[in-house]
Amino acid sequence: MADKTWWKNAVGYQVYPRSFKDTNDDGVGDIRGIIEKLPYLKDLGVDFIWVNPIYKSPNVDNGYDISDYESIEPEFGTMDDFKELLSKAHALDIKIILDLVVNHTSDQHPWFLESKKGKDNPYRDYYLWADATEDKMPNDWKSFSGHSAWTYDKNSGQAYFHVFAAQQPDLNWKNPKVRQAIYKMIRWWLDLGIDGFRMDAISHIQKEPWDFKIKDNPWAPFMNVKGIDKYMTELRDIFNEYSVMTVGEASGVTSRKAINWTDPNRDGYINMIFQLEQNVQVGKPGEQRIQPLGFKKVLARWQRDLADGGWNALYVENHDNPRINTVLGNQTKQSAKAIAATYMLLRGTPFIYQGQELGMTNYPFTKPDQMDGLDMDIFKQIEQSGHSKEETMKIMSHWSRDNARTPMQWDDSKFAGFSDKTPWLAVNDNHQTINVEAEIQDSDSILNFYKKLIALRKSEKAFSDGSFELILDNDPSVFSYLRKDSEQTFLIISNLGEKSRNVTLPEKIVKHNWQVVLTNDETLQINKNLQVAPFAVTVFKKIN
Ligand code: TEU
Ligand code: CA
Repeated sequence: MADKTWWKNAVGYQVYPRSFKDTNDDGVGDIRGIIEKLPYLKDLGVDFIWVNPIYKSPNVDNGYDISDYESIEPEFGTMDDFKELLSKAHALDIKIILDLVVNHTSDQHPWFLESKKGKDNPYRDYYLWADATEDKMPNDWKSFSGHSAWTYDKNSGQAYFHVFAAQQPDLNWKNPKVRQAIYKMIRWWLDLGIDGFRMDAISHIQKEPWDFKIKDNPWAPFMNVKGIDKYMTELRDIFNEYSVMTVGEASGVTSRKAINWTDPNRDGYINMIFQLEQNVQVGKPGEQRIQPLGFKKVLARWQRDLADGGWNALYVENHDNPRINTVLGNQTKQSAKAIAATYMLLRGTPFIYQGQELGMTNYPFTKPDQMDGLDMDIFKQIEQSGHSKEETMKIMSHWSRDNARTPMQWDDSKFAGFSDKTPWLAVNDNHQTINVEAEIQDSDSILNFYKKLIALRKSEKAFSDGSFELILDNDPSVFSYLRKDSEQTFLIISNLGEKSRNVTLPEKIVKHNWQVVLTNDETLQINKNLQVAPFAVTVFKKIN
């Protein structure tokens, strides 16, 4: 029997296929590119890869608008390519998890094309339709883009509902036929041998009745709404038949509620959650930095609230957020390393987003048309909220999700070794110094630090399931904590700020002897009073 909780001591790596590696020089990354780079990922030390959507898609939202769940988007390759990826990864002991996008489909999915044909079509109630007129939608709910969550269909005098773009109509989960079709698709992939799913926008699948009155949060009517437990339980029962991991993108599931979602002893639905609070509440557009104290408080609260049986997914970057070494760090080696050791040694399963291990930074966007379609929508919203064109550009350039989507930097050649042709999104000029080839050579590189960190994380049980205790709770930038199991105790001291900090350590720490196991600042030693340099991090092990 395979170990069902293999993910507890695993380190994951997120591949955004479009920007990872292009093997046929069309400027778009592909599945063969992931196959080619498996040895790189093995050498880094990762145990599983989460691959962003590779399914057939009109690509309005870079693959999050799926028109066929069981075939591969030709830009990315073929089903044979995928099977080869799966078997070659498995041969290297690397697992593969895929994105599961079932809150919505593409408006080009055959179900929706049928559904749109008219009220009598057998697929009509695969989606959410309600009576409307051109100027009066069924209610005034807004989608995440800020526009109406409804799109009118003249033909039938009804509108359909979507929490994302109009080209991403929401599925009707109340319809058992929809659920059966989705469950069949899920089994199809699991039977093919994949190792789990990252469940996209999963907390939105249940909606309030259309006459629900919104108070403050415009998205409350589709954030972890009552009744979702029925669907999540059905999903859980399928996953439980396999040895797979599940990580839900579940905004609206608070840290308090997350234990019921993730603790098997509380009949949890999934293994872990990507909370989004660390991004949205700690750095607002217009503020140019993520505040270290806010960041620390969110992460520490999730650590505490899930301590008693729940589990966290740990991350600092993904394909929807800017580069952490720009918005929290100061674009140096030092800050990239400090951030890495700080989040990766928390309790949970750490994920690394492609390029993060190199310290890749935001792209210096200067014109709106350098950014991708859906992001432009947000651009308009920021402008409409009263900012000048220049300010809007500054905010967007800083927070745009395209910052994370520029091509992976493999070497210092023209297109960074990603492709020989002009890539779909520009390569950052700093690939001349920030790239895999250069960082392999440099023993002090961010990449080599990540390798040591991953090895350390996996070598000690205390890091996976040990307890978490925050110390120096209120220091504005020092993030310091203990990880402890029956055998070992580790202490992490990290300064996520740009100013040096003077801190006083509690007696219960000072009275012991500590040995440095990983650091980016050789001068740091345990003393009652100590000075922690900007972006210094040290991991200590208690020796007596
Ligand atoms: O993102 C979804 C997402 O961030 C929302 O579900 C979130 O809950 C909301 O903005 C509230 O803060 C995922 C993908 O990661 C993204 O790339 C897709 O564009 C999106 O879903 C639609 O599928
Ligand atoms: Ca390609």
